[in-house]
Amino acid sequence: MRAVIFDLDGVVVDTAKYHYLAWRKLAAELGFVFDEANNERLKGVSRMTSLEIVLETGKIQNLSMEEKIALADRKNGYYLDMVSTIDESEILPGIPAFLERLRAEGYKIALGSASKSGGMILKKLGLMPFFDAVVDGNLVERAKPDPQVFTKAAEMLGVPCKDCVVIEDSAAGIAAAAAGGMKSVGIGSSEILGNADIVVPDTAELPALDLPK
Ligand code: B16
Ligand code: MG
Repeated sequence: MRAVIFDLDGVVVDTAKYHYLAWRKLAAELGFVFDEANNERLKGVSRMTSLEIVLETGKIQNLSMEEKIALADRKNGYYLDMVSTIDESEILPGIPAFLERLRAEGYKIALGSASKSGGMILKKLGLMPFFDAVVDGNLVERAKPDPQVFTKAAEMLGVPCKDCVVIEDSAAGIAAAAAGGMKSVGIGSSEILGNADIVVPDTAELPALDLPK
């Protein structure tokens, strides 16, 4: 392996909880409860796809595209308010040590996040100097499970896809890595991430992990 591509939300930082709280607030305003069980389906998928899932759970139908865009913008406003004060104290366990190790071992490092706020959050966390390429939701047209976010990162790094390993917390992201011909490490439960080459329960295991070959 010559490159490691990191998902952001749920891998580098727990912004998944802020996405959830923002969707929950929007759902409450629309008159229904968006619960944590359904939240798993939002991980790694784009803002508009997330909205479709949230509206489906609330049985809200027949909205125009204009209305949907307004709702997605409203949720994003809540999310941006919540992450406006985010800092390095919210980086997930083991991530700084893992980044140091990868750098010392000569790996190229990239971000491959579906979030349009991915680059901005990486800056706020002070991690930008570790990353040789940053691909977020502003640079891709097709969302995970399409592999575009990862293949674009590999291209920017100049590393063949087969030599890249993706670190991901979502089923959509693990599927995207496989579709791009890359290896993957799943962070979370093997019931959800069973298609990854390796699954570990949390990021604290990454610094000592043997990466898939
Ligand atoms: P935004 P990741 C994803 O980020 C999140 O997991 C997902 O829940 C969110 O809907 C998506 O980013 C889009 O985010 O609304 O900020 O553009 O896990 O791919 O880093
Ligand atoms: Mg994620």
